[in-house]
Amino acid sequence: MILFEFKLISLLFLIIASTNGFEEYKGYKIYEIIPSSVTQSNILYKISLKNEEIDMLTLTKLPNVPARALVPPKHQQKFENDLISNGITFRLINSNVSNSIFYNNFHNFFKRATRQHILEDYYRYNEINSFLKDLAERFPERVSVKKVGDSYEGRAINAITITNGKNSLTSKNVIFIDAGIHAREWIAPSTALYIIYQLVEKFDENKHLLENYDWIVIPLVNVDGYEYTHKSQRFWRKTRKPSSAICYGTDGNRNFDFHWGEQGASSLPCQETFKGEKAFSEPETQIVRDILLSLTGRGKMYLTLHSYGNLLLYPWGYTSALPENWKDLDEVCKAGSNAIKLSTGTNYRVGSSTNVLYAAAGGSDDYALGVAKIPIAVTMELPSGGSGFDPKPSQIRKMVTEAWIGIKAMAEKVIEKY
Ligand code: 0X9
Ligand code: ZN
Repeated sequence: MILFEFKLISLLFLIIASTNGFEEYKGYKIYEIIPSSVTQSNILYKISLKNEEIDMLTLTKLPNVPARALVPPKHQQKFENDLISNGITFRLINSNVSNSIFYNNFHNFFKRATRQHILEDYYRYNEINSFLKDLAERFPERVSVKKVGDSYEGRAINAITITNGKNSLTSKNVIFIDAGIHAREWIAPSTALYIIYQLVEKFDENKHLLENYDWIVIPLVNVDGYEYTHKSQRFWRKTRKPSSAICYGTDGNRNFDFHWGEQGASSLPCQETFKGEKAFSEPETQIVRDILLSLTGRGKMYLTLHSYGNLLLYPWGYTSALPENWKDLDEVCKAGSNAIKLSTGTNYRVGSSTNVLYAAAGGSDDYALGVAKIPIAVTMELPSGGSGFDPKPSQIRKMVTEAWIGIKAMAEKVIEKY
């Protein structure tokens, strides 16, 4: 009886712990805004910049593509007035963000008890590490896992190298993939794990991708931020190093040293797009930098996984001008979007990130092309679900498997070209 009570209390404790974090968003609302022209998107962008409490969950320059904003209670009236006075259409898509977070956490907690698979669940940091370790143990000739550094809070950041087990590791070309630079974009690490699964467990189907190429994957870069989104604030984006006396975090994708701090990067430590106190101020971005630089010459493709927006973006992100090799970049991305369209009908738009989204300097993709000279550098914005960053676990399979079809097609194109 005592044992039963103890188990019941432990279960209740676990349930309560699993629903943590929803109070942070009490009274918050998510708006969907539909700018009808590039001018209206620019106005919306300016409204969000003027008010650092407004978190633009997604925003493109393309007219009629819905943007979303997470707005705290104090700022809702003013935000609505600003939109109305500029003639911008909007609707409320979530009027009780804390309730949905509570519900999602609760739901996920019970799901996890019965199902646990990369296609059915979002893995936590420890589970991701166990997944990698298990592969390295089972496939020692083709897989190696290495700690490539520590996060600010001291968590190990791991990279997995996948080969076909033949020839030396340093003579082949490389495809380098990372995910989770932005903490809240949970579908990105899930996609990285599925890529790893395909290359390792489904080796026979994919061995042509490993003939002349090795693949290196960091499935989770911003490990601290990711754990924080699971435990405290679901919409956390940045790293977790204090950035001022009152605010935490730097936007990893504004922290790379290529046109650092130019357009679309904030100097204010409390903003979501804070560029950092200097370029590469974050251990997490230093780790990605070091791998990119080590691959100069051998690295032919760098793919960084983000969400959301169904986009395949290429440099530049700091200017609307296009890189010299933009035709190659465009060709590779179009191979990806065509393959996805053909397999599931899902549309992925292709273009340079400044021209499709907005100028945002200091991104890892620009650094890969501009400094590490990796010719094909792509940001993949995976699809949205729920309020944007929280596709239901039941949606993971479709998003991730179709993403793999696109990634495989892009890799095949790169292998054919280089
Ligand atoms: O703004 C970003 O960092 C990326 N979008 S997200 O919604 N995932 O935050 C896009 C980055 C595109 N690349 C560069 N601007 N360099
Ligand atoms: Zn992102």
